[in-house]
Amino acid sequence: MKIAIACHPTYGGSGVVAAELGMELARRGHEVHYVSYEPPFRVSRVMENIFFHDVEVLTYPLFRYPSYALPLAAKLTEVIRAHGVGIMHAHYAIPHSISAILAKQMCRACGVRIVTTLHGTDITLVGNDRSFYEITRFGIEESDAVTAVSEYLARETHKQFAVTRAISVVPNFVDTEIYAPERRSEALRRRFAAPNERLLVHISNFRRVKRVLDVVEVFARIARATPARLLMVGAGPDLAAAELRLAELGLKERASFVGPVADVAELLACGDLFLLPSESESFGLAALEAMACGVPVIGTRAGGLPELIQDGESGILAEIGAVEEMARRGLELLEDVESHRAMSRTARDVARRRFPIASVVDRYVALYEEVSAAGGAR
Ligand code: GMT
Repeated sequence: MKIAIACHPTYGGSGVVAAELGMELARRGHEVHYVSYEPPFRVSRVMENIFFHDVEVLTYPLFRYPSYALPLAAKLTEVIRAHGVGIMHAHYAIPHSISAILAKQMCRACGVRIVTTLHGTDITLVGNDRSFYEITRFGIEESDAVTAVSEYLARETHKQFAVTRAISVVPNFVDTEIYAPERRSEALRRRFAAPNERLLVHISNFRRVKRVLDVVEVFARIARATPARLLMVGAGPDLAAAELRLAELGLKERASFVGPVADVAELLACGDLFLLPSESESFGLAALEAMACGVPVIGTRAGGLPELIQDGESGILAEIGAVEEMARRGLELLEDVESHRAMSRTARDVARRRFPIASVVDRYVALYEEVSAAGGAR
């Protein structure tokens, strides 16, 4: 099959899913065309069957707000025509599904089909803002197939957008060969923590929804009781506030900020606990990657996280903002070697059994085949 993927290439879960999915499709012999303003950060550009098409945005004094959605639609149309693309896979409703709908209209005779994957904030934050509500709804209604990354997100989409169409749940996935406890390197770990110190890890794009200050508060409470260090991976609006709070608490020297790192498997595998105290999380891909590395996650009972983590078995769940409870239970786990080992094993087992890359990508391929058959796509 020939598949065009439109996604946000920046640091974030939807870009990771688009990148990992495209690379797995390419390994299986499908032709994958990324269409974006830069390659998704995890995509290896030298892989066979992977192509990248740059969307250029014209700035012109008359345009106070230059449009990205229109040149993206134009570029998708070019790619469909030049390469005989049969499927456009839009990751994140805005603006990708809308550009895909335009591209489909511009080359009606091509029979190209649209699969839109909803990732989370495209529904829960951006899509339900008044300025984007109707266009998001249109993108959902007009796609040939729509998937959501969790039951929670599918439910929210039906509820918030009053759409009746079918939304298939295709969860996030992980390559458990790459995300594995064996990736732990003592040499790398020593850069962030001494052997007697516990290493707490957080990865995100440091947006408000991630509650990065709760990460700091949980860490501070644990670090008061036991020697501990914090490893912060990623960058974003709340990074400076996190650094400031650590400095106020006298803990700045105990935290490392390494910025956005594409290959996080080794960093995750060095951790003793992964913190994801988000206010909303449609799935929590970073948590899944930590679990695959055998690192227990402390998360919130928010969004799709309870579909991933069973409290007390494969991780710890607390209410949003319950930093005392998160710290107390995190500390108990760190101090009980047997429980920590058991939770680490269960977490890895859940990742391998329920979210393996091969079977989740099979589901996307089956969906592509289904919509192609329904529309006679190439
Ligand atoms: O985590 C983020 O904020 C990035 C965001 C994105 O769209 O890039 O991630 C969303 O999509 C991921 C992949 O499907 C999910 O695992 C994340 O849970 C989801 N983030 C939120 O819902 C906040």
